[in-house]
Amino acid sequence: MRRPFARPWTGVLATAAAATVLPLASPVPAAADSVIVGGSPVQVSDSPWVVALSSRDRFGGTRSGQFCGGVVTGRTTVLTAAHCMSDDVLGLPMNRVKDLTVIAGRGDLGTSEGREIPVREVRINPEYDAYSNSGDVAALTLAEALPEGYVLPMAGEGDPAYKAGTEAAVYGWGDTTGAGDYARTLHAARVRVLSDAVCEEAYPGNADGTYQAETMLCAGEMEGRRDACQGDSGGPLVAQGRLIGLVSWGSGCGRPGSPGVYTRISAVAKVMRARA
Ligand code: 4AZ
Repeated sequence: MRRPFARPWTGVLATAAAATVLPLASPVPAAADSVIVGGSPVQVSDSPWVVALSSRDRFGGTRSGQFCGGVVTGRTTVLTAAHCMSDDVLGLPMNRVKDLTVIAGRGDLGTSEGREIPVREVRINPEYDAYSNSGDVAALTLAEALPEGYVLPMAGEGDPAYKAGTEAAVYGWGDTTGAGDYARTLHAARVRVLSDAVCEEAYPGNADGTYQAETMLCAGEMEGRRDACQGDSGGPLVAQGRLIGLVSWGSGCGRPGSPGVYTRISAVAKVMRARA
């Protein structure tokens, strides 16, 4: 399921990437991306750094306009997947989505709990490659600051949490079955960090995509089942209390031999921070 990445950045997005900063004229919309398969509901109060990206204009109001996940890495900074800001996901160039917001503290998208904060600026990783999906990260600047307690630390280069076999958890409101059953409440699934050798074997460079160890990691279970899915994109993969990845791509959801692929945070943190 590489649909979100099938098309290279065009027009406004390419310009935005070149400039590295794209001020949004006003709040914007939300789209649909990945979800959690084989997980279980969790309380957002236990994981306040998980946020929903929303645009009711683009995705309707039923699920608060949720279309992707994100993670709070600074009081006014949310990281998400760069592909969440693509025309393919939004259906419009992102600067034309006028009601883009981040929803924090709302586990149940059918309620109005928590806060909706307008996104003031979107910065796409200048090293993001839409074709390979390498460096799939964007930084959103919020119009209002969240409390310090919402911030999740990022893993750095050489962090032991990247060791194969490490237990991690992935969070989101995405598809819970792989058949378009988007969750109303926040879900999480336990997965294991897999070795680069296993990830390369799963995605050697066929129609499903190519695993690139420098900018990606993969996680799941050999027998499949627990995984991120459509609508979970941009959401956090957390291990040992640190952010190690963002939901990026994969072949289907929860399939044996096709683990989920994540943006390797340690590889992109520097460039995203440097431009903060
Ligand atoms: C998606 O389409 C997607 N199983 C996200 C994650 C995964 C597959 C697809 C990983 O957004």
